[in-house]
Amino acid sequence: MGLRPNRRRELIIVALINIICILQMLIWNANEWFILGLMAALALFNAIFFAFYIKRKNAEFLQEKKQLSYRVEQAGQHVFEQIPLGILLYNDSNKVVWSNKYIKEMFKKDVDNLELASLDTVLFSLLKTSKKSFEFAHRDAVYLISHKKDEQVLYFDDITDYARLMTRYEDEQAALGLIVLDNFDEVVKNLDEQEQNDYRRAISDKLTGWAHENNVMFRVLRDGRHLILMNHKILSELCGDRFSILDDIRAIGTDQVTLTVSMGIASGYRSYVASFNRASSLVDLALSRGGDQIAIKKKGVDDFIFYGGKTNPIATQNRVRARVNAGAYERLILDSDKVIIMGHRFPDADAIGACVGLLKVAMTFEKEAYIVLNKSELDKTNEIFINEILKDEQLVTYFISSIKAVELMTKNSLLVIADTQSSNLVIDNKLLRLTNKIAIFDHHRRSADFIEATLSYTDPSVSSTAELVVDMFDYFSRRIVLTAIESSIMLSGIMLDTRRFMYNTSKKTYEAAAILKQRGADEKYVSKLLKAPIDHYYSRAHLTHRARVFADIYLISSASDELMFDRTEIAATADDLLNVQGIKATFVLGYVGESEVAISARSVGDVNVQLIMEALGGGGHLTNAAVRIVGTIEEATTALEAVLSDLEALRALSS
Ligand SMILES: [Mn+2]
Repeated sequence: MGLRPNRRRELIIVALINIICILQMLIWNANEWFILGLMAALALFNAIFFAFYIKRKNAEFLQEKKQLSYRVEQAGQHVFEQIPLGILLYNDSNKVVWSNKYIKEMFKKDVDNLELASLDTVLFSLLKTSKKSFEFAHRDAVYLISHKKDEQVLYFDDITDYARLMTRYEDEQAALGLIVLDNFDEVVKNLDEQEQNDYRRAISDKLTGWAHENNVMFRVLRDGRHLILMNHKILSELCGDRFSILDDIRAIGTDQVTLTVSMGIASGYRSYVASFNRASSLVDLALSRGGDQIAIKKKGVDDFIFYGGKTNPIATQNRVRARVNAGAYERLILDSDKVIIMGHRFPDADAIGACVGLLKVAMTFEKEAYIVLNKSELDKTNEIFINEILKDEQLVTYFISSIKAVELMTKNSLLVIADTQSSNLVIDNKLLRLTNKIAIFDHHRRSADFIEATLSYTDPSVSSTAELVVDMFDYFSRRIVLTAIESSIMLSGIMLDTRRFMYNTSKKTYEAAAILKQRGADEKYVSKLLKAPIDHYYSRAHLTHRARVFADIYLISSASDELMFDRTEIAATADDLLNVQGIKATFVLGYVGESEVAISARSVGDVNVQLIMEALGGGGHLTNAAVRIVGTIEEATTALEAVLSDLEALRALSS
């Protein structure tokens, strides 16, 4: 900063005075006293001058600084009022203490001194969630609010354009799907050519009409599948309608001819190739759950969404699958160093029966093979069954604990899973990580946590896994030899899961039973295996006694709080209660652990209990499903009743 001109003049004059005085002293040659006096006078003059000079300069500087900060403050005020950002300050009692013009315009009133709660209840509740930033919709706009808790200040940033763009981007994401006709050829194979064509055309017309109405692109692929393409917005609308097209297709058929379709739809994937592959595996998932349903997966969302599944899976009559899968199992056995077989936790007669059958196949091909069983983890009813089996001196040597199995397992071992395909239900899921070679044999519908396997032979139309295994016996390259006890164990599996041939049986079920009978299965031994302890009957009596009718067609039995049950007791009671006249589904609830409630659900077929149990976090079949809930029986009963009430409301709406 330079000096002002008049200030510079003052300094020049002072300098000249000094120079003149010194020159005078040199020229005059005056006496010492005079020179000393003059020097003192000059020094005094200089001192006084500079003192004044500095003081004045400071004063001026202060004045300038004051002016500057005033101007900055003015500019700041202007900025606070004019910037396109809302600023709101509040105090300890949640009252607005200051806000800028933007806020006042946004709320269309002076908000100062208002309580935040009365300003906007939604905003107030969002503030209490203690998020640092969140979106807030007000009138037609969307704001991103940054909350500085310590400073008690809120910044409102208008992101309406961005939010609109985001919604539009999501709406316009592609959703790609595949539609297949479930078992069409099987269903129509006894009809004449003309009728077959009529049905084919009727389904095609329905689907084309549906696609056209909903703005869905629709093309028939060469392999009999149909490709559909739509944007995400349309998919959401179809979900809102709960895909009534499934009902329309089913309406084409008659009592003898059940026509259904399944779909897999993938949305939000980066490439169409990825969407197509995903849709393809979703169709498989829909089919493995019994068909007549839609499986949807959105990229980035963990859960699958299912619609439909109202019909019982139709038994596939062709035996191609049994042959193909037997061949694949044989190859896998031959390629492995040993075979380790594992059922679900708390194994029942079907799980053990299937394991024994699969063990015999591995042994026939001269492989070292074992069945995993943890004797500490059995329930009372199955304990009798398993202890009976372990009395067999030969069989007992093939049962090993899961700890032993971990030791024996190598990367080259084949792990076989029977009677479940859920990673959470197997006896020990550590084993799943020890090998890449996994084969699954199961008759349950696929759950979302299904195990990825090299070979997966699952068919929800088969009565039991034991039946599924027996059905493969004919197709191995060597003859499978069973002892009478082994045949009896497998037969008891079929008998347990069909409730002694009362439910889920097909022609093949009796064929499998006949094969086992031929190999020496003994009814007396089977009934000994399926015997239950007296406690079992007491428990069932208690649960039966507490059953009450809900919404005319359901029976719900909630056990007393102080009793503890086996899962089998709860399941068996749910089975029993189905025999009550006019009842379409039964639900039995009881404690199976410390604050752990099990619900067993059974249906005669008109109600899909799988969907009901899935709504509570469980799974299973259309006619046979279950869930375990952490909480009290009262809470579980309330949750169940809420699901049933929703279902009834939906049914009332659609009828
Ligand atoms: Mn089973």
